[in-house]
Amino acid sequence: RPSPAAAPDRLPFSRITQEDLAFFRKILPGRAVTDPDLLESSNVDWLKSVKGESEFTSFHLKIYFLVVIIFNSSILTSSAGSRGNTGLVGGSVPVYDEIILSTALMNNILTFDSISGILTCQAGCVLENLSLYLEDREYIMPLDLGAKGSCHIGGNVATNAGGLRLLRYGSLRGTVLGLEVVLADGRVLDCLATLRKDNTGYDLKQLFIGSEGTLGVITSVSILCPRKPKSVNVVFLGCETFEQLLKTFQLSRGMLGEILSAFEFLDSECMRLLNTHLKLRNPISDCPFYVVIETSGSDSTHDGEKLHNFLEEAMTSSLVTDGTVATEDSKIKALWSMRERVTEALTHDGFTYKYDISLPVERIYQLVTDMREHLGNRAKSVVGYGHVGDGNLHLNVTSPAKDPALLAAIEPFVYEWTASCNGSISAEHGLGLKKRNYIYYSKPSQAVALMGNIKAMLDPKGILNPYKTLPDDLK
Ligand code: FAD
Ligand code: 2HG
Ligand code: ZN
Repeated sequence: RPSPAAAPDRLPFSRITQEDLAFFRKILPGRAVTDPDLLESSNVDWLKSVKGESEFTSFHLKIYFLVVIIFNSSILTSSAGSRGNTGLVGGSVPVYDEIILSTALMNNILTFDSISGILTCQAGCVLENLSLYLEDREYIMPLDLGAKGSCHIGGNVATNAGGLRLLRYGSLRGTVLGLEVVLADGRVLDCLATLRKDNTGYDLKQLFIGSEGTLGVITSVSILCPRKPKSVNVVFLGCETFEQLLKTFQLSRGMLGEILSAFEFLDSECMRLLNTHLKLRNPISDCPFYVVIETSGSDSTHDGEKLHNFLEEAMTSSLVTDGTVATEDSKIKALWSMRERVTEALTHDGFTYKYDISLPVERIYQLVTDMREHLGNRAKSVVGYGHVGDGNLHLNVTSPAKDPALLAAIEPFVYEWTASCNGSISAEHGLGLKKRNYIYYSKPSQAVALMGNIKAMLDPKGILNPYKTLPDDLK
């Protein structure tokens, strides 16, 4: 097996020449971008941790077809400019000189059925814009995440993003009803169904959900959207121990039942970073653990009563030590930002090593504790936060600068720990460039080999997002 840290060698793809560029510019004026400043933002990932050398971004699928058919160059679907490119595993930036295909101009909403709640739109729609469009029509998107102002729905589907609402509305594997995908040979696969049920043969769209641009370019998406809840409450609570936090989770499931829409957590180290780097003030007294609980329902009196009873029980049984409730929009947003902005706070703390781990929920914080002990004073900060309701921990370790010795202390320790609990080394961010060679910690060799067969069938020349998702030993 290859060394996980080794940089992949450049594969023998053609290189784009000045003549090629002149040709593209002639047939599609303004859609072939070679401006180094624009390319700079597409060559570097959101975390500023990996950098490619692409000299060419295209805003037009026609260029994609030409590249595929004529040039046998390699293609990466991502975005130029300020939107998209929020992926956290180095999957959305080139490794060498891959051509970057941007979907940013494919940003039209195609249809919305206000009876079924089914939306169809192009892949370059920004998630927040879709949410605003739906809210005006009394609907919401089934997913929400901190990067909503930048990420594209195509990127969300390509990474099978989880986010803050998965507990309530499930994963994109359930809510995405159809996709239109351009295949590696230029064929357009029209599986843009708008049906909730369709068992005619294999469900091909599932192959592209979470495939990180390695099997096809998603151009349109149809997605089932829930009704906008009439009553939303958010509470921010403090717990003394993680055990109490888990008991609070259990209690919330029992007492809030169908109105529970999110159960998220952050530890006191996250709170310290929010205070220090973003000047966000803790809305309650200092505690080792904080919880964000959201309820979404259709009757504010009913929801309020349920929430009141739950909070009373949580307080009297000493599961939570302090808390605050929000019902109005601005306070709801302020409480949510304590959870949503941890990722941003971390970027100000130093170079960040990110781990996105699925575990049996009762084990998730043990990994943070063990990692702290294992690293001693070698790390600047070791923080834990994430989606308790989904058994998904975000373990982040920072250091003043990139630190190969620290990385060697974290990996493979973190992956071995995860595998020993039958966890997943990537719960929701994907494998991209950074995690692909660790796939064997979560998948058996037969499964990885089958993935290789699927890749070879759909992309025999390996031109789609090369060096990503699949491990080097499959190439
Ligand atoms: P990009 O970063 O541009 O691309 C991501 C991958 O998808 C790349 O491999 C790219 O090649 C591929 N891709 C993009 N578009 C297409 C397309 N049209 N067809 C085929 N392939 C394509 N993730 C979560 O799961 N849950 C979270 O809660 C969450 N929160 C985040 C918060 C912040 C602040 C940030 C920065 C990131 C967060 N992420 C989260 C990670 C990230 O996966 C998501 O932000 C998002 O899904 C990526 O969308 P994007 O448009 O930016 O995709
Ligand atoms: C979140 O849940 C995102 O906030 C980002 O998935 C997690 O930055 C991270 O590690
Ligand atoms: Zn997350």
